[in-house]
Amino acid sequence: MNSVSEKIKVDRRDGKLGMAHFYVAFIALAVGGMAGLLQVLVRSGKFQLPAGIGYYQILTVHGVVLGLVLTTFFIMGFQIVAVSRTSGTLTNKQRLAGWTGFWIMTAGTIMAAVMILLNEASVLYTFYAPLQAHALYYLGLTLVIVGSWVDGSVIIMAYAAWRKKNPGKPSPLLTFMSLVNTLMWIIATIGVASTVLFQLLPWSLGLVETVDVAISRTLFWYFGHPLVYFWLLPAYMAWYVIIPKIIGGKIFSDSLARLTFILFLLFSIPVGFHHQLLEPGIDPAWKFFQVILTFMVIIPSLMTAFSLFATFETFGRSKGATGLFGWLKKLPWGDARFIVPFIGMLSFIPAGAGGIINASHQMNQVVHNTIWVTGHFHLTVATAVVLTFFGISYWLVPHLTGRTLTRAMNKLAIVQGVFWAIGMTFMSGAMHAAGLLGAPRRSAYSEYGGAAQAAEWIPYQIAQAVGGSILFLGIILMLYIFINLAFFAPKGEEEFPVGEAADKREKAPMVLENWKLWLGIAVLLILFAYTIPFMDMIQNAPIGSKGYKLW
Ligand code: HEM
Ligand SMILES: [Cu+2]
Repeated sequence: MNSVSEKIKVDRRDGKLGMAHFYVAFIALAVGGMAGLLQVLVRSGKFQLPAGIGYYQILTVHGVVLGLVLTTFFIMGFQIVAVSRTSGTLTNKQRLAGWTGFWIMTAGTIMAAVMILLNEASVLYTFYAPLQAHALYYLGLTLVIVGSWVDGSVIIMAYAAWRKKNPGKPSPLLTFMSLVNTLMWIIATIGVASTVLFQLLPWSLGLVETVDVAISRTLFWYFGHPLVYFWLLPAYMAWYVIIPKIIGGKIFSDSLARLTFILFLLFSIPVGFHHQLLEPGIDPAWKFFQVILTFMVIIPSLMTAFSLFATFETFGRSKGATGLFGWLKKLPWGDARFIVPFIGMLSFIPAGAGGIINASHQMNQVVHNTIWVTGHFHLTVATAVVLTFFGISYWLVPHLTGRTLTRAMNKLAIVQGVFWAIGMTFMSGAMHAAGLLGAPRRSAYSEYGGAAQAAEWIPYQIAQAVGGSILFLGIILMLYIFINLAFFAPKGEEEFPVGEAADKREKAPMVLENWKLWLGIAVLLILFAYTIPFMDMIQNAPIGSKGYKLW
């Protein structure tokens, strides 16, 4: 890449496809943010939901629209435009596939949303059996998944076309990364699609009486863990490739970035049991094995931290910084495109440490199903990932709409990031603390019959409400900036920053693009981690459970 690349614009037609995804994502943010606010208010004990609205209905809205809809739509839109930017404008066929995928996902989202609003599906975003939702809720979620496969096919097709045109060359880094995330997503979603199609749908339609709960949950978590890496990898794309360009530095190493992504592909999937450590019916030996694989993910995570800070330090020193930390001062602290994702990166430090606690079999018993867990993933997905997505939006939305991020909006965007940091420190901190004292997650306010232990949680629940309200203000700011960048900001050119490797001669080893090899290893690991426990579950299957509607 050279200075010409700075002028490369995403084709308007591809830009429209990307923006369509972003509109849905930001509508989801508005709806989900509102639900989040209501939750913290209810849990403070000072507020009750009006008009007979149930807590679980609100919580289902929040989990589904933020955890599933916002993330999937933003990621699909971002990856498609990133591929268009780095591998060239999509063909008409690819773009048509993109629109088809988008509309299938949107139809599914509307279907699921209507069912939640009608209070026919208050089963939370994990839809754990034996809770039973209306069949249309499951069908809607199926459509979201199928649509995402069609969307993913755009990336696979564009990658294949690029490789064909450029034999023997490593693919552009952002395209490579989008492809890895798409492949991981497709392998992972087979699990959740299987339980929904073959277990939950027939059961909710009354075609079968009972459901095998252990198998359903295992298929869910086969998907549920890679889901969190599907959220995270696009943030890593921005950290590895885009942030270096924004600060005016270089990518520390192109090959290392690719290797990191391959390691995530291998170690993200065969680890679902770390969410089922307290589940009966799974032999502890297999839980132990999957926990070991889980800990393997620490390696690419630390590789990422190393690369990023190497980029920052190298850049600072190239600007004449001296001393151990002098380079910190050289970073562009006034640029929202940098500082907002940077806050996200910082939050990933305590988030990662918390994750290691969650995945440890013994410590998991202390925090399992407490609100500690909620505190954990509001640092990972709701801060590290979401703030990076916001940071991307600040330049990507105007890039796609032919507008610019004004200085006033840049300032507001920084305020937004600061609100998020403060709000989340209170909310997530309180959640972690209350969780350690035993406060359950997924529960409205209760004094538990005046129990002394429950009284200990109340101060934290108040702090949680304060933090959550500040976060809500952050969401309002973000929505205001998004609407400005999409419709009102002055016309102009906003750069789509794509970094280049520090060493121009570096050519990534082609073995990293050998998909037969990597997918082969991924499948072997999955088979190894899951075959025997699955056989155990099927051979020792209980009679199964009828459906429950507890709301
Ligand atoms: C205004 C900002 C937010 C507030 C106040 C908030 C608040 C909350 C609270 C209090 C809970 C737990 C409720 C309970 O277990 O009883 C929760 C759960 C959750 N939140 Fe948030 N949150 C916010 C933003 C986000 C964002 C941006 C995301 C993701 C991108 C997110 C994803 C989730 C998920 C997936 C759950 C789990 C739902 C479940 O247990 O079924 N939240 N949130
Ligand atoms: Cu996990």
